[in-house]
Amino acid sequence: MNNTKIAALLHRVRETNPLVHNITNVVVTNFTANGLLSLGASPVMAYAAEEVADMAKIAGALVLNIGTLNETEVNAMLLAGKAANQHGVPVIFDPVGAGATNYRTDTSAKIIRELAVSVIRGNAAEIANVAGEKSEIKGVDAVQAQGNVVELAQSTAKKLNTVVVITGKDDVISDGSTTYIVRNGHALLTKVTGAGCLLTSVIGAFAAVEHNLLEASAAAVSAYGVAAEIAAAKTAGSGPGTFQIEFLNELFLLSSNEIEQYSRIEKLG
Ligand code: ATP
Ligand code: TZP
Ligand code: MG
Ligand code: MG
Repeated sequence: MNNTKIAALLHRVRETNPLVHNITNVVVTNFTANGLLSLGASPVMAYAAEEVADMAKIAGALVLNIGTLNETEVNAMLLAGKAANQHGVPVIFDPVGAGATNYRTDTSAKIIRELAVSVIRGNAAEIANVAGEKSEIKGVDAVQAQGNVVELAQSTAKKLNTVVVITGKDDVISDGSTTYIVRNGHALLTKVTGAGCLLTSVIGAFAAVEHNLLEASAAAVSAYGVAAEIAAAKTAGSGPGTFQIEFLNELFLLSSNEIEQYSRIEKLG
């Protein structure tokens, strides 16, 4: 994985326009759909038990996000996930707030137990809680990165047999044997609700066009971070509202040259 490959995968997303089926939370639905459209993917939100299996099996990726979970929605996620598994559609999971309540922790465990999840993305506390370690979390926001995030990503990936993406100031992407660190992004992303959730769906878009899900995830994280850096530079002196709009613009405008120049990805081994 290098900057040229990241640019090539972004190009492939835009050419392919993959359908990304999201079962996500009520906070971020519109932002997620607009972000995927700007990127060049085709979003759909479908939640009814009557249709989720049909939608998931024709999608390029299925994104499950427990941000505002309830039993009806969790059941729909399991139905959609089983259909995705049967049809070889990658399942990307965002365990929003895992560890904040027992319901979120237990539901995350259930999803991972009952489905073959391809990629899990969360902040360090969410991933630690998904891995069965207790880690402090305040609602849906990580309190602070605790312990060795690289080790946490590697051990969780091995334990759950999946790609793990831990985001924060630096992002760690691991399949348990190969690990990447991405040093892109901007602190203003933490002031936009859904910046993490949209990234999970953007990973879905890349996973829809690249079978190597470790590389798909790392490329998505880096491209996303570069778009944020450019948006922050263009809106310097302004606040999160202006940044949010410009960030959507940059997902649309982001060029191969900018990725070549600004992607900061390192392979750890
Ligand atoms: P949280 O709820 O803890 O904020 P999240 O699910 O919103 O988590 P983040 O960890 O904030 O997700 O990651 C979303 C995006 O923001 C990622 O691209 C990540 O690299 C970026 N990011 C987060 N914090 C920073 C930071 N301090 N500096 C630069 N980029 C950041
Ligand atoms: N409450 C439940 S879901 C949600 C909030 C605020 C959105 C979380 O979005 P992100 O991407 O984890 O910041
Ligand atoms: Mg956030
Ligand atoms: Mg989140």
